[in-house]
Amino acid sequence: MEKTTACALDCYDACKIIIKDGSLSHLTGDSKHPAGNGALCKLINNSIQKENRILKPRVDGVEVSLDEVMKSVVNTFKNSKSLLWRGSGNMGVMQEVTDLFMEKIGAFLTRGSLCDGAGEAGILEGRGINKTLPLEQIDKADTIVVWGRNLTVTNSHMLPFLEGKKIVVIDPVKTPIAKKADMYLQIQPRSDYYLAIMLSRFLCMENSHNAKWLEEFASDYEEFYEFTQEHRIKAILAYIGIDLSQMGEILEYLRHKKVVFLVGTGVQKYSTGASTLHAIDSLASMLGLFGKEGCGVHYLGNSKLGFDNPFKTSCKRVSKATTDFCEFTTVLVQGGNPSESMPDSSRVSKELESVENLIYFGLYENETSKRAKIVIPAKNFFEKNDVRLSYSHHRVEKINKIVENSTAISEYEFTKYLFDAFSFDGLKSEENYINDWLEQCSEDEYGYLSPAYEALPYESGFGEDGEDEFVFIDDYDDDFINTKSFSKVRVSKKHQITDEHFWLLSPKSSNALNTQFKRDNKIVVNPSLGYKDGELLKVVSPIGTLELEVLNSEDIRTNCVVIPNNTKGLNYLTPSILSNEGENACFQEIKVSLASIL
Ligand SMILES: Nc1nc2c(c(=O)[nH]1)N[C@H]1C(S)=C(S)[C@@H](COP(=O)(O)OP(=O)(O)OC[C@H]3O[C@@H](n4cnc5c(=O)[nH]c(N)nc54)[C@H](O)[C@@H]3O)O[C@H]1N2
Ligand SMILES: Nc1nc2c(c(=O)[nH]1)N[C@H]1C(S)=C(S)[C@@H](COP(=O)(O)OP(=O)(O)OC[C@H]3O[C@@H](n4cnc5c(=O)[nH]c(N)nc54)[C@H](O)[C@@H]3O)O[C@H]1N2
Ligand SMILES: [Mo]
Repeated sequence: MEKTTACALDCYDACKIIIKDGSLSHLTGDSKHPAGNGALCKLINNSIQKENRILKPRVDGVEVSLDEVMKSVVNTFKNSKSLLWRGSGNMGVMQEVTDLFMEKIGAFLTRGSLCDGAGEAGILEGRGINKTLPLEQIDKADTIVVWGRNLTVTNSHMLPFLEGKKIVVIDPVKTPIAKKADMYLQIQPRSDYYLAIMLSRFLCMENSHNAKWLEEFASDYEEFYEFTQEHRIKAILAYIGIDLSQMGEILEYLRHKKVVFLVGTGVQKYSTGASTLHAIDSLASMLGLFGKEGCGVHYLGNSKLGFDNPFKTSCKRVSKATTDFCEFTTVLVQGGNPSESMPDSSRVSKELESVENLIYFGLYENETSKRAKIVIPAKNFFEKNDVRLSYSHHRVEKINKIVENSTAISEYEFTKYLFDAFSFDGLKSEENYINDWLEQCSEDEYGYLSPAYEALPYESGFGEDGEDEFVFIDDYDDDFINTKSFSKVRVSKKHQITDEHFWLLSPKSSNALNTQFKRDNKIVVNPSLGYKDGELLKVVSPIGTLELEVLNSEDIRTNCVVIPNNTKGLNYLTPSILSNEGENACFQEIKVSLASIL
């Protein structure tokens, strides 16, 4: 009998999955689904099934039963200052049920993000609320600007929506979609703010801004134009790495057209990430792209918008990206691998090792499970019921249990055990919570739809109630310093180190989902640097060092190196700092030197 479920991996697409004969070896997509095209990615088809799971719980390195491990967990939460640090290994809503227990014992949760938080903060400054642009509007566009999103790898179900449109790609790396684009701008990393400001200024200079829309919805546009005039054209275009003829050409694609910007996380992995999204939104306003058919800015939306979240708590919180683990006696890591996914791995690992009770609740052994006192095997999304929302579209899918697994537990079972052990009341049944989420959705012929769905977001205006005007960006604090000086890092005399410093870019890999599945050990560099494929290079940042194998590629700017974020040890190189707004990690706020082994 045919069953359906949905993929819970952290990805824009949130695909519906069809299971033909109840067996996980026959998975397909749903070609009728509005957000899919019938195909599933290789991570679902290969990686999940092949990955070795944690089969037995452990306490202090000794294998124990599920009941015994839960008894130890109960003890560690008694009279301790506790923290729940949750990653994004599973995007089902039921992940948050554990918050209810944390609230009961006065434990801490986290705030901010390792992912899209800076960009979201910038969106909130301009629009007041982060609504997702529906896919059918993307489908109606004339021009699609793919801006710092490697969608062939990270968001492949978006590709059909690009067919037949003019494509402009803005990315320091010549990505697969850049190779097919009508226009490609290989800009300087961290210069997107300037590009958005320059485009806005040029648009006004030639009187192509949408004055009619602006008068009604963003009437401060003349002040914004004045602000853009504070930026020097020649110096800034040279810095971005584009010339006047390219500016003219890109305006051709934007002027008086239906335009959608597909903005990814790449533009905002910096201290200034919020300003970048705010500037891109300001440019979109100058073009009048909000609330109109076939137009808009599509970034990672707030998937829980419009829902009354039954797992909302009043817990105290600490910043996720720079958590000081030493403050806590018990740390529960759920669905994440902070030893590798947080910036400054050397600091994080030392701190995690010093935590009295580190509990790891996950599917696979990783750098965090290795350091944990208590290891609990979690059920994966084929083994439990849940609800899947998406940060890229409005379809809501029910995640249905397809197979049983008696050697692991779900987040709900974990929470239920703790409520019972502490004699807390107030936890409803799992079914009750799942229905609570689904009942808040509307339904159409394809299934559930988020309550936040609007065909044309911002049609009546901005802010929570749709009555405000758009607020333009009016200042910019460009404060890049390469965190600490390089002099602190020691490189032995056996190494020849470059004087030049390279931007460290860390995009996603097609073989992994962040640190899940295949891990890599390569650094991608431009061949003009003169290194040989396979040669070992020491990468030196002010934070730490890492040895990797060279892979040459013409697709990379000469002043950048690429280390995909599934690379072991990558975050030994990155700084533990927060974005100016949004409390986001700043993985790319760093330049590195290269040291070849003599
Ligand atoms: N340098 C650099 N670092 C980055 C990034 C970058 O671009 N550059 N990207 C950042 C981004 S965008 C993100 S989102 C983060 C991701 O970082 P994390 O949120 O830490 O995610 P992962 O490292 O993939 O670890 C996910 C873990 O979840 C567990 N898991 C999976 N499913 C379940 C489940 O159902 N239940 C439980 N309990 N556990 C489960 C698996 O065991 C897996 O090891 O990484 C960030 N790190
Ligand atoms: N296969 C796969 N899919 C994934 C993931 C995965 O790990 N593997 N991770 C998921 C997660 S957690 C997330 S958050 C999303 C993120 O998905 P994306 O938004 O696509 O994020 P990235 O791959 O980190 O970076 C996107 C692009 O930004 C470019 N870039 C880097 N710096 C800059 C810059 O300064 N300016 C501009 N214009 N571009 C820049 C990079 O070269 C890259 O091509 O993907 C999700 N999908
Ligand atoms: Mo992410």
